[in-house]
Parts: sequence; structure tokens; C-alpha cells
Amino acid sequence: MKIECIELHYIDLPLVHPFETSFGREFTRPCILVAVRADGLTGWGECTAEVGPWYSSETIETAWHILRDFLIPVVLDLEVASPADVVARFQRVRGHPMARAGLENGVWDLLAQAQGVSLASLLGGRRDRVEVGVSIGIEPTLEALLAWVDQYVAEGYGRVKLKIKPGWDVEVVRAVRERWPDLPLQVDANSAYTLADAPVFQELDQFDLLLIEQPLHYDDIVDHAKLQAQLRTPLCLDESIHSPEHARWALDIGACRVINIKVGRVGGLTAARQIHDLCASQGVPVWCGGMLETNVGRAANVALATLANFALPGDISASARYYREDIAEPNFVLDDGSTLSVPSGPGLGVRVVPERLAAACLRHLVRSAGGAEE
Ligand code: SMG
Ligand code: MG
Repeated sequence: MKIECIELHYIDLPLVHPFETSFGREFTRPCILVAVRADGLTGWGECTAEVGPWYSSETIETAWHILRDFLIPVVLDLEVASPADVVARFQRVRGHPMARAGLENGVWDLLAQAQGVSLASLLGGRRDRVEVGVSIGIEPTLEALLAWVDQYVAEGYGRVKLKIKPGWDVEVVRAVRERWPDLPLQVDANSAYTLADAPVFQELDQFDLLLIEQPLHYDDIVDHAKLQAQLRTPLCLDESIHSPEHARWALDIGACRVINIKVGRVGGLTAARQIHDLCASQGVPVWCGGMLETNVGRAANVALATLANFALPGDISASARYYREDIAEPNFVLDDGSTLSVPSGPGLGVRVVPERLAAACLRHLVRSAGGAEE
């Protein structure tokens, strides 16, 4: 099919509850939704770049620029039979994985719809339910955090991730562990520590955590390898893994024993699946990370997590945990066994609601083979 039109929608949605990590607190979640049109169908992709370069160096404005000036022009009017056709066109672009992923994933959805299959089955996934957990941000007090853990456990979440930072780590984990001795628990530092903090992680070793996510520098693998050698708990890399090559390098030097795969951070579903396959071949478990996606990005995450080596629960919580009213429907709801059901309809299996999109849209760009319109 020939790509006839591509649209960018810069949207902003208020979060149900502010989300705080070691790098800051967010009240709303702006992002770019990419619509790819051909043969009367529309594929959707979510670009997970944020307003500021805090989690990653990309921002909504850099992604908008890269999409508009470099990625859309090489895909518009292109005859695509497989996502590989788009990936090949993006080869020249270095970096900017979230921008690339937004558009590539829209093409995956489009092709799955055209073939009448779910995105999960186009990716090669076999599951009809995926196991999920919940990621809880840093809270103003320990009591507030414990109340959130209580609530999420009561809702049925079977795995909890706590955000940590210096001053909000060992005692917080101890308190949660004392209250829920058997709860599958993991922590994420978002690069807030250095190798000099190794004693903190040695203390965390006693709490039977599933993993410790990205404790050190956001691009590091060398220090992580040194830290992993001192710990029983598996380290998991998030920020440091930008591509299948980064995954291979990290595994080669023993920088981690688990990888968090985020479709945006690694540059799209094709690369995400390659990292999954690489890890599977080495017996390294992976899980699907989250970026507070709308139902568009969430549906892509759910589809990805149907692949066999997604062996740990993902940060893919139910829609209601994020937004009062999502941009797309139906919502994902938490089912028994801390799972989400995998949509079986064509493509992503969610429908963007035009009125909601219009209400949330801050900026819009349309590019078609026939001409341009901002
Ligand atoms: O989508 O439930 C979610 C959030 C999961 O904690 C989460 N993501 O580093 O893994 C991570 C953070 C990054 C969030 S910054 C928007
Ligand atoms: Mg993380």
C-alpha cells in the first residue's frame, strides 16, 4: 500500500495523579500521536518524547522537527509491504528513537489493519493476556506511598515498582517489604546514583527485589557491570539501552541480567522485537516498560508483551490508572491474575475518538503526497 498522508497531533492529557520520579513531577502527559493514512485506513503510533529532556534527550519539539523534516518526507508516497520498508528509510537518521518509533509504529498498525490481523499476531505474539504491574512514583510521605501500594494491591496488581532516589530508598523499600512480605517488588532509580552508592544497593539486596532498574548514569554500561558484580539482585537497564546494539554490548559485559524494553526508547517495534529475540537467545528475561502512554501506545505495548520472552510483568497498567478519559477506546482494564487482555481486532484494537483528539490537541500538522499544510 502507498502512504498517502501523515498527520502529527501534539496532545496533552491531565494525569489522574501526579507522577514523580528522581528527575521531577508530572501533572499532565503531553505527547505526539502520529496518524498514517493509506487505502482508507489509518494507522496510529505514539511518540513518547516528553516536554523536557529529563528521561531522555528527546523532547516533543525535537521529535516534531525530526518527524516533519526528515522522517515524514521519506515515508510519504512510499509503497510499503512491511515495516522493514520504513525501517530501511530511517537508517540514515542517527538517534531520535522516539520520533522514529512514533511513525514506524503507525505503519505497523496500518499494515496489521490492512491484513485484517491484530498487531500482536503480526509481531508473532501468541498470548491473549499479558501480565502487568504498576509503577508508583515518589510520594510526599511514606504514609502516602503505603496507601497507594495498599490501593493498587487491592485493585489486583500483582507486581509493584517503586521509584527511588537518594533519601527515598532503603527505608521506603523496607517499609513496603515489611507490610507485604511476598509481594513481587522492584525499584527504579532513573539514574539517580553513582558507583560510590554501591552500599545502598547492597542493602537493598536483602529485600528479595525482582530487579533494580537503572541505578546509574543514563548512558552507562561499564559502571553497571561493576555494580552488578557486587549484587545478588539482578540489575535491569532502561535508559542505557537505545538499540539492539546497546543491548548486545550491555549483555556482553554483564551490565545487567534483565532488560526493560520500551518501544520508543529503542526506536520502534522492529528494534524492540530484535532486542527481545537477542535476549531470548541468551536466556535473559525482558519486560515491557511504560511511558505513561495513552491507549494508543498502551495497545502497542500490550501487543509487544505477547512475545514469549516477556517473562516479567510490564509497566502497562490499566487505562484508569493514568487518565480520566483517554484519547482512544476501549480502555484496558485489569483482569484476574494482574493481566490485561490482548485486543483481537485488526491492528492496535483501539479507536481514537475524534472529539477527544480535537479537544486535547495543541498543534496539528498534515502532510500529504499532494501538498503540505501546517
Ligand atoms: O507507564 O506506568 C507507566 C510508567 C512506568 O515508571 C515508569 N516509567 O523509567 O521506567 C521508567 C519510567 C519513566 C517514566 S517518565 C514518563
Ligand atoms: Mg525506568
